[in-house]
Amino acid sequence: DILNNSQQLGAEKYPRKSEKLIQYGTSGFRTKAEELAHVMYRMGVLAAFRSMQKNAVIGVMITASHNDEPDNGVKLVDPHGEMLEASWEGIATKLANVKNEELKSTMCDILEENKIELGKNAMVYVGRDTRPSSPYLAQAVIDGVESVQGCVTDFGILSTPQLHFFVTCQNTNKAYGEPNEEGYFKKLASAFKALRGESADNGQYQHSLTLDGANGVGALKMKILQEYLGNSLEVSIFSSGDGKLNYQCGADYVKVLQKPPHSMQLEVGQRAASLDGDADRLVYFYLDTQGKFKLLDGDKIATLVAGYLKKLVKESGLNLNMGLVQTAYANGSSTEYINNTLGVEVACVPTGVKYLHHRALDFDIGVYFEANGHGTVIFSPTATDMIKKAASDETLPSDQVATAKRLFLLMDVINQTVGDALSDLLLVETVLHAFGWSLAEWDAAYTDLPNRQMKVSVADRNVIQTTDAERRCVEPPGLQTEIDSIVAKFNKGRSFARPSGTEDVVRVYAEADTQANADQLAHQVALKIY
Ligand code: 16G
Ligand code: ZN
Repeated sequence: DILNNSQQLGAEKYPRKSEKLIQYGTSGFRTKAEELAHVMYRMGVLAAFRSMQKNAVIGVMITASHNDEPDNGVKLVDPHGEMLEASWEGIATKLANVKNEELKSTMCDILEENKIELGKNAMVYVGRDTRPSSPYLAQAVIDGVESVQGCVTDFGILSTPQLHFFVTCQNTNKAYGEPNEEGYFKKLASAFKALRGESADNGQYQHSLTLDGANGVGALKMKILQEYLGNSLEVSIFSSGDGKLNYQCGADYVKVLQKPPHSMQLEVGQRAASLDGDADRLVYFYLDTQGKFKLLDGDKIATLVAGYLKKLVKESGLNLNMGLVQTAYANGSSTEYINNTLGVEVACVPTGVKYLHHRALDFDIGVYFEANGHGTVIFSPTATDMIKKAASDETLPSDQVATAKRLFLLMDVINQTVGDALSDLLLVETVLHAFGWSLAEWDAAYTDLPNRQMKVSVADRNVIQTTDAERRCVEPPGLQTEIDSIVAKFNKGRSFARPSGTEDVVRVYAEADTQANADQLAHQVALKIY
């Protein structure tokens, strides 16, 4: 029968070769590419099962994002474009780790426990990043889907957010857009151009941008997007695929090392941005008048966007509540600015897109960003409705209608399914254009507290357990008291330690009044972890 054949194909073509345990983490499975073939095959099977269960298209993305080129990874995208439901993460981990000869019985158990009828239609969308290992691994996924008689649409090279977008479009009967690349680019670009209006420049804002494509899919897709944008935005692309993926470039490199990509020569004031390896993260940067490198990270993007949306909501006269979701990594200055100056509600959740996205759903307009540059804005069905109505309500004053129209167009520029670097870039450019701002003017809103991140290698990262959105440790006993007493010695000090969800390390974050103090604080806390 089907399961026999699937087990046989799996064992022969994509056998599990080592006993090493692999876990479905915050961004799916991620490790060295050569250890992943059997995992990919099995995730193809699982995606088909999930599709049968939900009677909807499921996405499978093959990428290791900002990791080095030899790594790869896989994650599943659920029907509404969201991350795979938590209870299925355990199922995925189980299926990925069973012995070859137990594959069939495990598949059987999954079908039974989840009341899935084998033979129902299954539809899986597959996308992959530009890594050399990705085509082979994508084939393994496809073979897995087809082994249980599921149908595959192989989109080839895609950014992660494009795949989320396609899955959402298909499962909403195209209410969200057309589930293909043309539909995606057209939606974003036409809204962007309409928002821009007659003049591409405004005040201190000029419509030329320097972009670091991380030598990945983002660079390829930006070239296509440019055709749709025409001359509304001029983008010169660096790290466009001539070098190694994420090597000395990309959003993670720029954020962590706080310097421009290696190959980029910046002039004072020049507006530049970096994408990561699968184009779901974005950061901006520039050199100030002293030639000093200045980073505008996810926190800065969140505050810029929230500030603009708040202004539009007020001017439109619509009664919509707004919230901003951050993680413990958000710079203390940003949180203070959102609370005290923007007057927007702030929520803090654990690291990982699924937590941020979920919390953002609680607001009419939910803005969420991780400091690393991943984030988006989501509008509730009610908000969407109200904005749409107001945009064509002839009984309202004309300036309110005009503002509602802008909000309506902004919703189209934004990929609400997940953080999307290309969509976020168009959003940031739109806000800067509307304010007539250079990066220095954007940056002036607040000054980041100096901060430091460190990784600590430990035998077992899970001995550290946290609470309060990862801001406090509950295990091992006594650790938090020690951290508290160290932090108390530093002016504006704040620090936390959390086990990484993607690497076998504990991460330490610290901020304080000066860089030297932030370094010291991180160092002292790290010493307590060893
Ligand atoms: C994953 C997460 C990202 C998070 C990062 C933290 C998703 C899709 N991605 O890449 O949001 O910032 O992990 O990594 O959720 P860490 O746990 O190793 O610090
Ligand atoms: Zn990424």
